Amino acid sequence: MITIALSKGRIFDDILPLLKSAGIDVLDDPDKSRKLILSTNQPDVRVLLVRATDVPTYVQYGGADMGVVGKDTLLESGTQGLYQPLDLQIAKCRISVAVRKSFDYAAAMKQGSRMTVATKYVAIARDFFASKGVHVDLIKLYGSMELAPLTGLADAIVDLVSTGNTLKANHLVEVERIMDISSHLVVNQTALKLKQAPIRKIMDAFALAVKQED
Ligand code: PRT
Ligand code: MG
Repeated sequence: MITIALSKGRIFDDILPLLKSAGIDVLDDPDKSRKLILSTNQPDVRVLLVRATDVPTYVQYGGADMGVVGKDTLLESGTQGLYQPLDLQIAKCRISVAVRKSFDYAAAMKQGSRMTVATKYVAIARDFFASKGVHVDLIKLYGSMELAPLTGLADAIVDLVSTGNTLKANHLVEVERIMDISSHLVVNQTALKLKQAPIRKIMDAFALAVKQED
């Protein structure tokens, strides 16, 4: 049995064509069913639905053989020794700094005046501002980061942006792009040894499909 850990939403939607290229069709629709273990047309392949932030944990400890997870989550989770053989080029976005229109970010960065930054991505934000030599006070949030500058909780946020519509709707502006993000395939090292042929088959199909998308 090959077990693939996925999160609902954009990663699930974007991985379906890649799974199809590997001959795998997921038989249940996660939006309609309450199942957390989904069967596929391949009797020896199943899909687990887990929180995006739990995918590295499932794969690291062998609860799943492989998984798909955003680079943001990988960088933030600190999961060590997770084999990341392939950038799948799906669920693309960027991680950026955003502020209220009235906030002078350039001046705050130049003056080294202590900024308060709210984010779910504390590690990424800490590294980024440290690399610029700017001291910031970080506030960890778990969602709705956009509210932080609007309520005076923080001067800036570090968050994922794709279309930018969410920032716009909340009167925030993107002032700096920290890095581009896409989702990666992660594979459990032991599973790769024990189930080498079926795992390689999926990896190769994914690699080919990603190359053809270029
Ligand atoms: O709740 P939890 O944090 O556990 O995960 P989740 O279930 O919310 O995960 P999900 O499905 O939202 O995101 C999974 C992965 O998709 C992320 O880890 C990213 O790698 C990737 N991804 C790609 C995104 C986006 N694009 C994105 N736009 N994740 C989140 N967003 C957010 C963005 O921050 C904004 O709030 O979606 C909103 C819409 O963005 P705009 O710019 O198009 O308006
Ligand atoms: Mg989300």
